[in-house]
Amino acid sequence: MLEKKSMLKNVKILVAKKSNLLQSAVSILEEDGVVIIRDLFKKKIISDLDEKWKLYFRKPTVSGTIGYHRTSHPKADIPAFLLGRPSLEVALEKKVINIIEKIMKSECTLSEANAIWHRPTKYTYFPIHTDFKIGWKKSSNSKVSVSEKDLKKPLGIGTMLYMHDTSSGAFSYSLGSHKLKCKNGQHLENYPPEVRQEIKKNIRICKGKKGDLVIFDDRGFHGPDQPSNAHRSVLLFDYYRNDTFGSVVVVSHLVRITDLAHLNNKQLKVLGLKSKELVESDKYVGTRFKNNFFFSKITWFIDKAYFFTHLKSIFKSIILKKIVK
Ligand SMILES: O=C(O)CCC(=O)C(=O)O
Ligand SMILES: [Fe+2]
Repeated sequence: MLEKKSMLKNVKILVAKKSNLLQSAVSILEEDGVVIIRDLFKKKIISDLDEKWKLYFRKPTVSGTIGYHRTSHPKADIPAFLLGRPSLEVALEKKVINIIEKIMKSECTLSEANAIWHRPTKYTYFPIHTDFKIGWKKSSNSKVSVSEKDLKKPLGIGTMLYMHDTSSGAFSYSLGSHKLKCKNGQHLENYPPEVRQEIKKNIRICKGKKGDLVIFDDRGFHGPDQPSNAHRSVLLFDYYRNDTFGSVVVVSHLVRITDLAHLNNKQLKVLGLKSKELVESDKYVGTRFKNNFFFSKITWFIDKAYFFTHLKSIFKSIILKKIVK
């Protein structure tokens, strides 16, 4: 059961230069399921990310242009590492990997990495949930179906980097709810009313500053604070526990080869260098637009976009032939 004392608590914030950061973060994660780390990344990392962000989140990508993927009305994303080296520095920060592996008591693999933009909405489109349940499988490719015993360990840890001061729409977490170990599944409505009430009571909005990193246990109830009145830009990473899943990635990360030069062997391993892929790239959420009503129309136009230039070339060649004759 959830502990009553967590009712009055707030989300804990740790300053990165704290002497015993590793142990403090692990203890808080064990107790609350969530912690915010402040001042972990140099200002330059965040400002470089900002610059790339502006480039990628101006327009949707069309026929190879730089841009985002529209996946729903309120949401757009890109594979995080298209933002270049600073995004890898955030995902593979050694202190973060140490915290994750210490709490997991296992090596981990970065299973998902996305940069996501959320539009404010007056409705909830992503309700709070847990990421796992008994019998959970990411895809038919996964060898592992999560068991009650697997759920006793933190089998998935998420991290979220705030790209700006974030309040309305921020990541939210029900403190201590990871201790329920997803007993009744991923959805709140499947829990008995008194447990449901307790989970709701313990929800805290993780308000944070630009550059803050939220670390959370995927077994606890979490989701974006919605409805919200502010847009939100975040990098979202998920790490899986190797001793539970083996070394697996949801989809293989799209990286720019020149950005890998500074990574050590451990970081390359966490990035999934020798991992198995669970979902085919074409079935991943970022490719969802192919199912949209406008997809075939838009692709038709793109395909014909150079048609008039082509016609001009034909006419030119006919005229040229006539002149030469
Ligand atoms: O966007 C958020 O705040 C939560 C993300 C999340 O829950 C997930 O991707 O599983
Ligand atoms: Fe989630």
